[in-house]
Amino acid sequence: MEMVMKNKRVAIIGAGPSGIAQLRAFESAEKQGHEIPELVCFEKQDTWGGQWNYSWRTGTDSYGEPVHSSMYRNLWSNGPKEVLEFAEYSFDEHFGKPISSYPPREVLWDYIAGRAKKSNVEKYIKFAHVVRWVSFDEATKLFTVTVENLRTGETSSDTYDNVIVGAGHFSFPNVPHFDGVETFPGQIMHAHEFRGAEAVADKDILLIGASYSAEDIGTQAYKMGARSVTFSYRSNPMGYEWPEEMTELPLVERFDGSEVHFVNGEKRKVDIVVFCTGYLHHYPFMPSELTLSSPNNLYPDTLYRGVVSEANNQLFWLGAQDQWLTFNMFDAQAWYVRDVILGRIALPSKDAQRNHMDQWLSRFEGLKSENDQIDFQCDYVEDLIDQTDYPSFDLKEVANILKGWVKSKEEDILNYRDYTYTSVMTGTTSVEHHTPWMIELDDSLERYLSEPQEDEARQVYRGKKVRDKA
Ligand code: FAD
Ligand code: NA7
Repeated sequence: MEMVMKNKRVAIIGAGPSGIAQLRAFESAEKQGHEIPELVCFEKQDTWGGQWNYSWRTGTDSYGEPVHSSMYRNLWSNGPKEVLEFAEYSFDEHFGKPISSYPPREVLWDYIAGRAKKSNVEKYIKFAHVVRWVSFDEATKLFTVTVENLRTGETSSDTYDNVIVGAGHFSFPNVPHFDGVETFPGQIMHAHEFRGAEAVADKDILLIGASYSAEDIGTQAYKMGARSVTFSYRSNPMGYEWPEEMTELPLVERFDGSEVHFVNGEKRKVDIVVFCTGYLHHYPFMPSELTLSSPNNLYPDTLYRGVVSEANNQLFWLGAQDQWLTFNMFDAQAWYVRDVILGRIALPSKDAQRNHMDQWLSRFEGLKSENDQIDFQCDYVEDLIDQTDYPSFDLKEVANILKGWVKSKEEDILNYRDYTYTSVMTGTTSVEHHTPWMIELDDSLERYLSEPQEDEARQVYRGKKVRDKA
């Protein structure tokens, strides 16, 4: 076994939470005395963290590559941190004190980086290296991975036994066409390019879409003083109890200059349009016979156990699902993939894999409610964890927290981030943040971890108009 592992080479694409999880999984096995393969992780950005590595840029980055992150400056976690916590690196361990349940982006980036630094995986990562192409040779059973060093412009190719794709799938915008949209004179963008809502103050904004991006950018726009926020849905409205400045209308029928017509006959003038219409699974470095083609859903077909490519069992995908769970799900997947590569888990026949996928797909297709979806993903993760030595945790309770989160948004969509939850990893109940989310305008790590006086906390306004909380 040891000789085999020594000679094996594994390429990991991306050093976001998924790619780091994979490196950490192998390192954990090595620490237990197991031989691990040679690992190379290619990350096209200058640092790790994937989506959490915020960039002010839109369009292309400093190397001329498509900007990866879709996060905006003032983004706060949209789910409680208790459902994403690593089972082997708690928030308590990282911050040394209880924090609130909905930290801002920089705080979560710090947490991801903290685990990565503690585990010493940086040595495997080649930053500013973009994977340009992956191919597979049936004769040698090896992948060739072609990479460009973005700092030098040098291209090189190497062979690998396994490729693990952790490139994310919320970076390539899905942008539908609407009649007359080219006549719209105001600012128009996809959520991928949205970088902050300060400029929306006193403006009328239209968000097309009815999922996380629309909900989150809409509430952020309201927080920053938008005059009106209009959502446009294709299938179903989100249905929250919005304040009077926020309205849900059915789908846009056409644009006529700054006037937007909706399919129910209503029309509205708006200043800014944001397409919150989701993302494409797009992997420009993958040939068609190896790539993953899927809508954004909880069980992309052709992935056995959600990770092993049906097309080629030496190829794996991490985090390819839509995500109720994130960091700990990527860990569960990474530990499983590691054990397949190390030979600790034997894959069944192709037919048995297909049967297994069909069973999960059939359950997936029968899901009726958000609570069903939550149970589905928690069961999926539990099933993976049962097969490896990733520390198990109470996924039933995580599902309860997620269901509580859904309910909290129904109760108070503008202020659900002020709710607190209890960690299943440590038993620690999170603290109320010193400043209610709706009036907190400083999203920095420093401000978040500070302990200001109550009066001072309420003066952090940067002179902007905000909607006060009762
Ligand atoms: P990513 O984070 O996307 O990382 C992929 C990495 O791969 C990137 O670093 C990228 O540069 C690299 N890469 C891509 N292509 C190549 C290539 N060809 N060569 C080399 N490197 C490459 N999750 C939560 O838990 N809570 C939240 O509040 C939350 N908010 C979100 C808000 C937005 C706007 C978005 C888009 C996502 C949000 N998510 C949230 C989900 C988020 O996707 C996950 O938290 C997590 O970042 C996914 O990790 P990943 O490693 O799979 O992918
Ligand atoms: P999602 O969750 O994939 O949602 C996409 C939304 O866009 C959804 O409401 C779709 O409506 C809508 N959509 C898609 N195509 C169209 C067209 N053609 N017209 C109108 N509406 C459309 O993407 P998000 O960006 O919200 O969230 C992705 C991640 O980013 C998530 O993990 C967050 O944490 C942040 P549908 O309901 O299918 O009719």
